[in-house]
Amino acid sequence: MRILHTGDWHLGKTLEGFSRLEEQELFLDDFVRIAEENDIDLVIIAGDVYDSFNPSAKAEKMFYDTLKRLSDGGKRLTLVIAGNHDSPDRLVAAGPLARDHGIIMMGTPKTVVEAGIYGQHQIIDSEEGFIEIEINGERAVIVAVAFPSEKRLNEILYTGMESDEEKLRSYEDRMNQLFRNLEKNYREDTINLLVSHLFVMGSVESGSERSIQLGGSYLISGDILPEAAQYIALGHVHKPQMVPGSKRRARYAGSPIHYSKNEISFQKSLVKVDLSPMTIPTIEEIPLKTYKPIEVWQCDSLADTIKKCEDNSNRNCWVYLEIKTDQYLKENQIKELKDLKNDIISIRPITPEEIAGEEEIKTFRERAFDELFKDFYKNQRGIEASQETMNMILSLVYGEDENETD
Ligand SMILES: [Mn+2]
Repeated sequence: MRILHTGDWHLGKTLEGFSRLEEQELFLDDFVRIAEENDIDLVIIAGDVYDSFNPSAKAEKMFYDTLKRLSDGGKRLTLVIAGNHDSPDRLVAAGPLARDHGIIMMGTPKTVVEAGIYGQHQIIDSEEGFIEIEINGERAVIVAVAFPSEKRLNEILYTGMESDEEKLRSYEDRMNQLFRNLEKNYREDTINLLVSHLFVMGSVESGSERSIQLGGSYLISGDILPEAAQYIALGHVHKPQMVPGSKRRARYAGSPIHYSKNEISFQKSLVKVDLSPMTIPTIEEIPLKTYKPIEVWQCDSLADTIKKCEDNSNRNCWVYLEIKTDQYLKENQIKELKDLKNDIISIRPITPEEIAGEEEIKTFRERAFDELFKDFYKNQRGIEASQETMNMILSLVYGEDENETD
């Protein structure tokens, strides 16, 4: 069976108010083409199809058109689950109509998809949180857990008869229980998959996700993911990556488009997975085009900025301007820049005082914390903190930049 894993499309998402629909349309065209060219049997969209609970009519039309094209008259199956950005009800509203096109939609962990014919394939069996499908004679058991918010998770786990102690169990404990219940459906004669939209500890966020792990409560550890799942297709994190602690079986496909300037350093991609029962899957990352790059231009003066805007006036890109200057920009100067170059998202003048001040704050904070922590560690443990420990603590304090090695 050949699978194409994607997620976090966020149709309708803007860049600080600027529409990205054009780029999103280009991606959707490419996506359908890639599915066709690679002879994909099953498409998995791991949540966050839309950016909001109330997607625009345009965004919805784009999604439905894409599903229909993917289906190619029911030849290809597509499984869609809701992410934290999607309204479960709204996302699956078209489910019954989509069935003829081989489209399976799951809004919450409690969704039960009706068994029967879907396009040219079928769902053999289904219950809360899992389906068994047959595609061209091959069977797959898919544990599918649409975004498990605290409330939705409790709805599937609890009957109302639990003791207070049971109700107070951590989010991770409850997810662990859910996976232990659901993994019983995996068999040796089927392909075994898991699809969900959640945050696994240690994954590297890029900043355009809306945090779902409020106060750390929605975190799970990679080692509670079911052992018998051969491939685990996740959504939520926008940087494509292998999931820490998952023994290389779980991946975030990432969003297909750079949704913030913090993401521009990495390549967007899809994941193509080939597998049969009891085998280790063959995995290939399919790189995506950058349809309209987001760029940060650091300019040394206003004159330098004007020249850069002129030189790039024909290029299709989003621009954040940072201009070193010792005076505030006047309205006519800003207008001149915006007349020369389309799609300037913001203009940030950087004064000499600011440059000096930032340097000073940065040096002071990093040095001070670094040294304080080293002293603290030595005091507590009686040994020097290793470089690994230092890297980890610095990345926790200052963000992700220090540990982007994988
Ligand atoms: Mn997302």
